[in-house]
Amino acid sequence: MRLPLTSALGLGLLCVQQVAGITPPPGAESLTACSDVSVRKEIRTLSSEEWNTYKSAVEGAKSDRWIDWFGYLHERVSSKIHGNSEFFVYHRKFINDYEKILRGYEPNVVLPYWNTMIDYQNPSGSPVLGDKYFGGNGATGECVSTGLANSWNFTYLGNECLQRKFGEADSIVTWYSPEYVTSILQSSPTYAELRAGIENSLHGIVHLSIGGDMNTMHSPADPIFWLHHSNIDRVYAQWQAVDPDERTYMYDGTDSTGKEVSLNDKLTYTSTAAYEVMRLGYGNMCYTYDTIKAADGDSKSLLSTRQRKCKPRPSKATQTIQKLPVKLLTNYYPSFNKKKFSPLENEMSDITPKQPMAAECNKSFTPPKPSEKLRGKMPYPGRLSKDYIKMMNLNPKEVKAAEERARAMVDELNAANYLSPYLFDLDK
Ligand SMILES: [Cu+2]
Repeated sequence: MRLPLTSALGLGLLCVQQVAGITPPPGAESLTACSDVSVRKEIRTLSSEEWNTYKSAVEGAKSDRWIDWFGYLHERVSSKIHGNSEFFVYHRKFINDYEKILRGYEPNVVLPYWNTMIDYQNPSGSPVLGDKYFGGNGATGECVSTGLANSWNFTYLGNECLQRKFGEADSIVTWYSPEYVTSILQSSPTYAELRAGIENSLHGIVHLSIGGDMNTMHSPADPIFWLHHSNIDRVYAQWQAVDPDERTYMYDGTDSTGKEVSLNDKLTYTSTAAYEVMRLGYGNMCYTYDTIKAADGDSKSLLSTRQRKCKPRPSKATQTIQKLPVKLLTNYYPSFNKKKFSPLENEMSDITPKQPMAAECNKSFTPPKPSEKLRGKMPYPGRLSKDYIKMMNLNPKEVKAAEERARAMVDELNAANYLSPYLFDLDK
């Protein structure tokens, strides 16, 4: 039930839950609102000070072998938390735990995310895989020798170096586009459908194609893991925020044993129930994302003026998509088709690999034009390998369904002569 705003204001804080229209399931009523909610941002929008803070925290955690520990833990639970409904909720807690450990080194640190979608055309060319941030492909012996993870070694892994192995000629296959994730956000009415649409596509291809340690069960050893999963968690959080009433505590599908999941299920090897991690801004989940303006029931934006200025905005291409043939819209963009344009269901942001947000976000940008030559030539995303599907306990039929849907979407966009704003002439 929604209370009229005036009565909610009159009753003050007590009404926060009713205002948001969320009825917490048994147990969740006792979760209290966080007094301090941090805002996770896209890595390229961090100020240099924020990036240095993050880097210093990660280096501290690395030298105390916390990173080894998280890699080890992930390997132990891997078969239970992938390929089923535990995927989103487990990883939400996992990256939140990591952020807490980082705060032991830098009390103000906030985990950023990497919007991997905007880099889909040419992931290895992303600045995120450059010297300034996480470094690129492994060199001799596949050891990473640039960026934040330069020369990392793991005692847990028998003193081996951190490895990455891109494909041929240092390049990485095409990833999943903002167009794809927008489509999944708009056409997944259940938790299980969203999970299948994201884990079997966007999630898997980034792990597999960066290769090396990212393509193992101890992938948290690579610092990219955390930003990739922060992005996955953001997609889940945005999907929840579209309809907080219905979706905050929506939990369906099955667990690793094939049993229907329930909100009271404990996350694997923890004493935390699934419902405890589902509502951002409550309990131990004291964060939100820059793309979700405010937490439940909070009418004022949580973003500072600077953050508001730096916030990614909808790309002009969104308007192009809205004008595409009705059949395409009905199949892939049902919300646009119903004239619903919530930014929460729109991943078509105005940041592109050619225009990462400036560190200080105080300049006005003229977005570079995508290559006209690539109109109607959107590439297919890469496929997951049989080995990866097996290692991660994924359902091959589900993977195939996600991949075929993504390809059919690309075919239809190309048939409509659509130009993706994230495609550039790579020779220039
Ligand atoms: Cu995982």
